[in-house]
Amino acid sequence: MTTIAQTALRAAPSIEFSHRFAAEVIAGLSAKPKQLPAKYFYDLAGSALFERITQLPEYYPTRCEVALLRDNAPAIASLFPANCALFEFGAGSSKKARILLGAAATIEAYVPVDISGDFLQQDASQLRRDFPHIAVHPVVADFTRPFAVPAPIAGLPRVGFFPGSTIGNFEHHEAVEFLRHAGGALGAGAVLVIGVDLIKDIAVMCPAYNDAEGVTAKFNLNLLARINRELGGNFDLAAFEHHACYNRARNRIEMHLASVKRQKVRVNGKTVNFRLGETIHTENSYKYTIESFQALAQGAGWSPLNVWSDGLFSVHAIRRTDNG
Ligand code: AVJ
Repeated sequence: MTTIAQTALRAAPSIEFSHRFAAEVIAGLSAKPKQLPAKYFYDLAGSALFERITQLPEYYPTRCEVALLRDNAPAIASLFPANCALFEFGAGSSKKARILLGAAATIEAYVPVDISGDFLQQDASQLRRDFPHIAVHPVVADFTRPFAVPAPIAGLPRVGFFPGSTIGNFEHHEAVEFLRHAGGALGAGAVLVIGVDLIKDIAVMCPAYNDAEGVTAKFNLNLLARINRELGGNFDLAAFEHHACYNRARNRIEMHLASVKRQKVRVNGKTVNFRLGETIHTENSYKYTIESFQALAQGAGWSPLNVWSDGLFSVHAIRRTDNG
């Protein structure tokens, strides 16, 4: 398989995608307590809202990570093999990858893998203009599942990039599963550069998910708007409110949508009942210490090479140690 959907800038969701989305939404809304998968936040509107989140004064992770990548780009790049392909998992916009593409002369190809084709295709053309010596091969796929590698880069040694503390959205067992899967996709001896948000003062973590402008609330509610758009739902967005809080026992920020009244909602031909105050759990954002992340990675077949941190956020370089 070479590049997918290169022609369509905003392709309609595929049948397989819609079926999967519908099945996961119905399953989540039938569960007790109700929940929805966080990976569905990122349609075009959600990706744009997330971009706004990254610019909020309260949302420190992006600013911290970008500064860490900039300040340490030469040291990070020195770990990359000659003529390598940089695989980014869950690419979204390639702002962070650009730092590595600009600093590592050994990168021959860039493979952003993302479930949302919209941003990916727009970005690929701009990247080709800005880095004419780098082959850009976007892959529209759920990066937590096996995906086909574009034929032209099949023979190149691979480096992985997983910024944004997206690993924080996974349960610990899913994070281990992802790291094993990434190890399989990248190959023996591969390096992975991964951003991980750190456990810190609640007074810093909570406002990052409860911004004064209400952008995070819009981002959370957009999941319901997306269900309305793509699955013929009739959620009344004014009848749900955004809640975000830190769960100390589990070291995670939780986001929920709480029903402000008793109500019935129709989704894909199915009726879902809400009690007053009943919540849909929409996201977990797990926080780690440098050591707790290294231990998790070690359990998934990776060993620590280096870590850069400002005390709030951490960027780890790890190397695959086992045979997959
Ligand atoms: C980039 C997915 C890790 O959990 O901080 C931002 C997503 N959710 N505000 C995070 C998010 C609410 C973000 N991740």
